[in-house]
Amino acid sequence: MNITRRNLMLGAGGSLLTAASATPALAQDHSGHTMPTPAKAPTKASVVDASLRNGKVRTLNGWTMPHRMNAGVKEFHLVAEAVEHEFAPGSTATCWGYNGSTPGPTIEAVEGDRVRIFVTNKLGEATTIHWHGLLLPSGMDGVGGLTQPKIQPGETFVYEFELRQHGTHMYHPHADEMVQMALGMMGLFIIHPKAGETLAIDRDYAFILHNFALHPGTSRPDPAVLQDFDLWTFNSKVFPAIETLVARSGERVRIRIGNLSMWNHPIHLHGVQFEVTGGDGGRRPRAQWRKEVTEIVGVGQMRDIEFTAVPGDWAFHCHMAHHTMGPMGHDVPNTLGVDQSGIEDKLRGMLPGYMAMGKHGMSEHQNHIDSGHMQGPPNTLAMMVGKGPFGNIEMGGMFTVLKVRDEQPAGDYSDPGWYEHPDGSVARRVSTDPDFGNPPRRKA
Ligand SMILES: [Cu+2]
Repeated sequence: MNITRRNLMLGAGGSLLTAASATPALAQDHSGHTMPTPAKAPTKASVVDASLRNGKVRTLNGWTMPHRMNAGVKEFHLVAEAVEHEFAPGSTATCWGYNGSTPGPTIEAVEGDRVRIFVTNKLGEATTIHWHGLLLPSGMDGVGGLTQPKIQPGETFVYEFELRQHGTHMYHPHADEMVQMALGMMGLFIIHPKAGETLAIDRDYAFILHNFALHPGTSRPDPAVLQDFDLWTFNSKVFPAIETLVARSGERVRIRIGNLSMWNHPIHLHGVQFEVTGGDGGRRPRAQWRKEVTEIVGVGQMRDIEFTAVPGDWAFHCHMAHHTMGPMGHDVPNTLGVDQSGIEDKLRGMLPGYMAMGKHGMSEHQNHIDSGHMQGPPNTLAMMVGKGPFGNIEMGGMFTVLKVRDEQPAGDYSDPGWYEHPDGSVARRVSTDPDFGNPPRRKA
């Protein structure tokens, strides 16, 4: 490979990163390739518009990292740093992420590309990046202490390798992982097949499942929690702040799902039998596609699902019921069936504003929150929120809606509003008498 000064100039697509003016030094990589190692990594941060999406893939609530071409190599620059993040209106926290967001920007490239990724550490402790699922030289694998020295605060490292596969993959730190991942450090790494898709995709969505222990009233995720998380997120957002997925009837839709949380998540889509078409090994041969309505995405796994869109408003969520809800005390006593009359007045003497709830279920929580007479701690989301066309949706975590419309223009991701059901196609009330009808019932 011939390296000249001229072909190290910025390619046409290079706009985000500010080029270092220094003459690049030449170095040998592990495979014996001569590669340019800029004496200085691009350092000036460019601020991009928050609405930037810029990829083939639609990262829910996220964005794709612009790259620059440098002598045929795709260059990216990740910055590990603290970010002020909003999980949903009413809940913000100081998280850690990359380039101003959690998750960090999605890296998109094509099978066969050579990529060079600069990583600058603006945290107060050392970090690394592991390219999860990628086939690469051992020294590029990003495991702190094992395959490389850690990237100390203020330092920039460079990773460089060739993409020898396609599929949905991820990146995350492999240094003080328990803390760095618990605070939101992660991102998607999507490699498109060189030969194109065997079946064309009209809409290509992607997100990472995660969890945060943002205890009520606090503003920094607690890294010590292993299971009882407060916020269960798609791309670090909770319902109703998770973007709606939109499609036109008949379009082929893919949803790429990665899991960097501490639980497995049975991801469930209403309205269709989707096909599981890919995993960590990329898109599978068609004979291996299988129809499901729920697919478990295990910790550390990737799954791609595809389907042909049918009109309607379809719930899309994790099937672990607690994961679709917002923050809750996991140690609350069970008040189901408990007659609390008389108790409320007594407790109010000690705890002004105390409200007895839960005898008939938890549904009343949302009414109390919505009517404004029950206030939680500051910076804390309600457990169940969201208004649908027929009432409260009572969700708050890993839940969003797939909206499919006959008239949605191709490439238009704007929310079309609620579905207008054809006449006579909505479940309806036929009686208000609890003793209505004569249904067969089993006797004890
Ligand atoms: Cu779940």
